[in-house]
Amino acid sequence: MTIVSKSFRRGVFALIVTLLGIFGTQTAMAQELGQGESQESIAIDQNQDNLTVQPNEILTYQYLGTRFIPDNNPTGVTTSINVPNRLTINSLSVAVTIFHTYRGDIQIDLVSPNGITARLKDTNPNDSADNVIATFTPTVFNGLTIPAGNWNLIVRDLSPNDTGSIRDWTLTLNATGGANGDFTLSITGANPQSVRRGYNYINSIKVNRTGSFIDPISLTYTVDKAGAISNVNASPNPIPGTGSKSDVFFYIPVTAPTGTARVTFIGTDTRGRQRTVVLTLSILQ
Ligand SMILES: [Ca+2]
Repeated sequence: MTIVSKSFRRGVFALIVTLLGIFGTQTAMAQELGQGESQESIAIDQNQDNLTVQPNEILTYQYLGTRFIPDNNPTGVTTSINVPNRLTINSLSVAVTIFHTYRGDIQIDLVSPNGITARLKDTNPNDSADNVIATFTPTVFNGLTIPAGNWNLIVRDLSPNDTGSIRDWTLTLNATGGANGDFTLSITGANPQSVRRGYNYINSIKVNRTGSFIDPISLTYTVDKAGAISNVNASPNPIPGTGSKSDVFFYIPVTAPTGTARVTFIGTDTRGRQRTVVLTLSILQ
């Protein structure tokens, strides 16, 4: 499956309909809803812009716990925050709370899981004020894809006498997630599924995630036989990063051609990667 441009899809794949998640609680699978049941109540959204990149996520992690900073010691103290996903960083910030009686002694580095270091603060013998309570916004990570793992904050006190401790720090990432995982789609209801004209049906699309993949997945579909299926809705859509499936509702028009029709469901993640699964319908009179 290749990614086609929006205009190409609009012009050629007229049967692609954005699936809207307007049904909240339906869980039955491959179930007949009854003849003539409120097909006009099922909204269809012809907006086909679902394949655009989702907004970036803001992810916040915090280290809590008092750790003494060894005085006049270049090793310093290292505290860690584990980020369980490989992420592409758009920007990040680090807020620190360090209690100290002469903050000019303090040097702070942030080290990413793949060893990239940003110096957040350097020593300053002329800065005799107390404490480092500040937010830093290093730019060295911006645009980089960083593997899952520990982000380390190294705090050093590089002059004698005055001492202090780190109390907490917060790492806030503006990032696009899930780059180290992948996904496939499967049908969890009947497949092939026998259907009759003039009825509403349900099936479900399951997302099978690998690695630490957490992207939301938007669903669309195509069908290989014109007029075979209509009023398609998926709930939820997009499938959120924490979700595993979407219930798909559809109607078989009274004018649908009998015989076999193949409905290809297309899942697209926030980076445009697409995976498909085919539901085969056997349309009866
Ligand atoms: Ca000191």
